[in-house]
Amino acid sequence: MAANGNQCLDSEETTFPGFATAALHAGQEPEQWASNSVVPLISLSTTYKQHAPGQLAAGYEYSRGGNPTRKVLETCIASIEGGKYGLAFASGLAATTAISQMLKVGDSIICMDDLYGGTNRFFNRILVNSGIKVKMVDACDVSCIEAAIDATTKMIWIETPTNPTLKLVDIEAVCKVAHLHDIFVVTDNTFASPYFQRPLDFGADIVYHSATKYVNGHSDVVMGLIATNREDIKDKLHFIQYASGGVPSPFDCFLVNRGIKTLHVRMRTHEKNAFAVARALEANPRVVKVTYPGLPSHPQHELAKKQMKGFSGMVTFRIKGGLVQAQDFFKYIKVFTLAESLGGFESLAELPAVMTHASVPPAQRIELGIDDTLIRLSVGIEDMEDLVNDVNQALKNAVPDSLL
Ligand code: P1T
Repeated sequence: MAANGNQCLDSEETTFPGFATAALHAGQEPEQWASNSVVPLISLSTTYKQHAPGQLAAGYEYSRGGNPTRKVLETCIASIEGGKYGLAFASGLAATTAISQMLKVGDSIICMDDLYGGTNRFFNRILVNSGIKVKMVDACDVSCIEAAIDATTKMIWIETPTNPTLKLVDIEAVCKVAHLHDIFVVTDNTFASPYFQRPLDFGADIVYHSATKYVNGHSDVVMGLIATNREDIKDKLHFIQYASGGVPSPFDCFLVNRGIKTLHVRMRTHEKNAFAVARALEANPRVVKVTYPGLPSHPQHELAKKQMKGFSGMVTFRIKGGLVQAQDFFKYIKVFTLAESLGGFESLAELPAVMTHASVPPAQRIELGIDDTLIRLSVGIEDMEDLVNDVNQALKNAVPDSLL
């Protein structure tokens, strides 16, 4: 078994070369600070003294347009995603908004039908009001994307693994089709993290993170991060970042940059624990179905092995019974906490149908399989045995023998 608990891949293939070194050092050269500080400084100044009007001393003018602490983080995320350029935004959705501002009236987008509920809400209730058409398709089947493309299509937005049903999208296949039509592809990499998946390597034009999740990893910052290799896209997004203003604070940049230092260590433990919880759930008679990309029972397990270096810490399952049993499960958990969000060091559990995906229209939710029995776990880095015991005891208390 490989060091990260992954039995399916051999150890040389379970990490990107130089990942940890980049996470610790990219963009953090001490010489950039007058004090040679090893830890990046939090630069709070909103403005910078100029040599003469319009003559900038170190490239900085006004902090919305650029800030030294933000620059460190933007350089680091680009490096660990295998990209040339990075950009930071005040939240994941602020980054979604900025990317969408590259489009204009009359354009259309194609997006995965299974998306984080807030992304779905943004596309269908805000973006559409700017005269941009949104088509939602099952992006797991590339032919559905191909069929939806027309002359107005400018952007394809995929999430893989998806939130919450953990479906996978073949990034390389989607990019091949998109690029034939000069369409750019955004891949939401939030669930995998850059440690386990690098969409730019498969041709994605933009890799996107709700950095609120694994990238920061400590559940204390809301932020969005983007990386790209395309200079034209970087230029447009940098202009939007400055002109629209959805930027994060220097303190939040400092915290996320600090969080990245342990990303590789955290992700290995998330994955090890998620494997253990997923296997325990599969063996539990009170569970109807478990979904985890690392399990051979995942319908796209082969694709997971092809494009991911590991399978991350998100697990979903269907509890036997109905809403009552699901609600009771949340009453009995002790180590897992009932809360939205994911990717922090702590284990969280939630009911997507009434929480993170409540804004998805009910008919669409049912079609996607987001019903009252679907429970989402963000498996944290506590002791593995405590997590396994916690889900088992909560299931025993929530689902009576009469339902077995
Ligand atoms: O919350 P924010 O940082 O704005 O990120 C939005 C977002 C984008 N993409 C994915 C895949 C996400 O999961 C999220 C946020 N998701 C939750 C809050 C959640 O509990 O699923």
